[in-house]
Amino acid sequence: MTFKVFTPPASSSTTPVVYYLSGLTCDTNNFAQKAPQAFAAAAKRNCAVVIPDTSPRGEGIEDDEAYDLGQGAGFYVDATKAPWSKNFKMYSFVARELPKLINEEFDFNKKAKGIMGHSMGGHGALTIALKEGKEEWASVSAFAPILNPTNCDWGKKAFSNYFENPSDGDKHDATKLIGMMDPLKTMDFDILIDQGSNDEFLSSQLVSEDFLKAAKASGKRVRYNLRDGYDHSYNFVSSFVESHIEHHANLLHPVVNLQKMAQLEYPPSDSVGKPITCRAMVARGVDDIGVETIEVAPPKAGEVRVKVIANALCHTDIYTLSGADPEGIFPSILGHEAGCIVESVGEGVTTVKPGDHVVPAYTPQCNEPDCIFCMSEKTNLCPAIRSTQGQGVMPDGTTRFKDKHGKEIFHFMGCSTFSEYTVLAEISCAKVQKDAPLDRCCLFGCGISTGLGAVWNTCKVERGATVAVFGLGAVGLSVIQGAAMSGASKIIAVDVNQGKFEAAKKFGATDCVDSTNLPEGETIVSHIAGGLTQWGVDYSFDCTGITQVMRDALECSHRGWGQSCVIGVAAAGHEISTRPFQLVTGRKWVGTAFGGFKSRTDVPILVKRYCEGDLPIDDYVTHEYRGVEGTAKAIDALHSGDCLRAVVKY
Ligand code: NAD
Ligand code: AHE
Ligand code: ZN
Repeated sequence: MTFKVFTPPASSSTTPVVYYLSGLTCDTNNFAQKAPQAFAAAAKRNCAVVIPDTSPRGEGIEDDEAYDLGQGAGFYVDATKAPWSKNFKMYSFVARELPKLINEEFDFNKKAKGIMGHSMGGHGALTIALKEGKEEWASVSAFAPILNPTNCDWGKKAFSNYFENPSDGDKHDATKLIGMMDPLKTMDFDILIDQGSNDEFLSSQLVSEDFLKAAKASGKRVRYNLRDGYDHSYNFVSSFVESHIEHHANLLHPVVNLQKMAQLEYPPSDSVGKPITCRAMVARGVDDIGVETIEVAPPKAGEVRVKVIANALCHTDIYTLSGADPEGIFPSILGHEAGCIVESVGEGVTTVKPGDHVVPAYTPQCNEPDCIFCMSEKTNLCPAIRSTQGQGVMPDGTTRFKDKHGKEIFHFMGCSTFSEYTVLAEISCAKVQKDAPLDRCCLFGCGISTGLGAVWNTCKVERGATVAVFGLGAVGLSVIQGAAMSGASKIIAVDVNQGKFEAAKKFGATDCVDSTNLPEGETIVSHIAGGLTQWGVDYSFDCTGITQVMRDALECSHRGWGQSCVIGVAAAGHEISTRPFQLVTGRKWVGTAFGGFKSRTDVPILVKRYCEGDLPIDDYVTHEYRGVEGTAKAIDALHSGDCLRAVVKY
């Protein structure tokens, strides 16, 4: 095999690499000679370009008289049928052997690579990227690609010659591959495709409509340009190749930046061992909150002082500020959904160090062998520091916050993240990977983990189950997302605010019900149990904190086996009730704290899944603000009814 490499003038070990796959009848020269604009563009954006040949060539290599089979037209597959099976292994060559060789021989970035191609090479680029995933190929684009080869003459001829088993062609068909992708579970590629309106092969060989339909159905983003008047020639490629290089550079350089961030060492703080003066949003009393300058003491033994980078607002913060929480103490610093960087650690701390990225966990995990809760698979409720946490103090009974008069300010939920700096117990620190954005990691500190975990851990919703979700804030929507990912067949979303229904559908709700606007004579219970389902839903979830809603949720669950999960936090003095007959007839009432996730073990896994594109959560962030004072705006946003999560970056 031969290949050509373009090395940009500014090349270094961070330079990303774009692979270009040629089409039928081409070799390594065509692109290099006929689309040289690619190299000027690649030089400008500091990208290397690798151009492999379309097939193995030379003495002893099989060939065919036809232009569309054999040397020059290998298709990017591994042939399994003789005589081609001996040498034609283009898939493995491009997907694995060549990148390995390039990594060994050239000092480019070893991870940031993209792939593009023309015609048969466009087919190769798309199928290799879709099969290998975004982790391997972070960017993909194609000129006039053969999109549905099992459905066109070139593809049918090639696949019937190259494959022993004809159905293997399906595994190399971009339309079939993208159609099989799960909208919620698989990587979200940003695919760029250009085709020419005068391309003589457009309708016979390239077949784009089905691909675009399949991509839409599986929620994958395709930027598709039908270029007026262009045909299948290299003139078409050279006319648009600069925009393709731009597309790759725009996606590959952020990958490089993330790698750099991951390697960054946090500079040693000169405040180690000393108090830090910073700003915090202090709750002085019911609905009385304002920015103050405070002093944060150094961490004591077993404690960690962190710089808060981003904080998302949860309903529970507002609930405590409203005075409804029996454990609410003032003055205090609220906030418990955050992404932080460790500034310094107290004596004996071994599991995190300065510079580590952590998500504070209001449900800690001490992991001590004698903690029967941590050692049990059945719960995440480690009680090690629960009682001091509820009293607004650190485990030694004192606080680390002082106001400008030297008066103490209480902690909240062991987190207090409405502050530029805070102190956490070591056992409340979930360490997450450094290349994960902290303004997204924060969401895993409470609401979203809780909703997902309620479905996956507490109720273990199974494929095909029916589900009802009451309350469509971030918690309710993450229940819907988790249920959809578990394959629930029916997901009924209930709210009093119809404005939430669009998001609910996007996350996977199949039915939306406004409980204030039911058909004449119906209650929400009769509407769900007897109307939308015959006997009620297999699982229901309260995500409102309203005790009447909790009762409705239980009573609309299935006779004989329905389970209803309380997630919402009810105000002081409120109690739940139902007729015992509801339980006698087989319904179960359960509840969840932090979705049953063991915080220090599971939060890093959720963050990793997010980074790998397996758990999309960006859509929860509907509002973003800057600075501690932004917390007041975030509170207003959450009250407004059109906010899921407002993230404040300090
Ligand atoms: P949110 O305020 O964003 O959402 C609540 C939703 O409930 C809103 O869309 C609202 O319109 C809707 N609602 C209000 N009254 C309703 C009714 N009668 N019927 C149906 N829907 C109604 O809140 P969130 O941040 O999503 O939190 C939801 C609840 O979960 C809160 O009570 C919060 O304190 C609690 N929570 C519990 C845990 C836990 O570990 N158990 C974790 C996080 C949050
Ligand atoms: N302080 C309240 C109870 C609050 C409550 O139930 N909190 C939830 C988390 S809400 C997160 O937004 C929880 O997990 N509780 C378990 C725990 O140990 O606090 C009251 O009623 O006293
Ligand atoms: Zn919360």
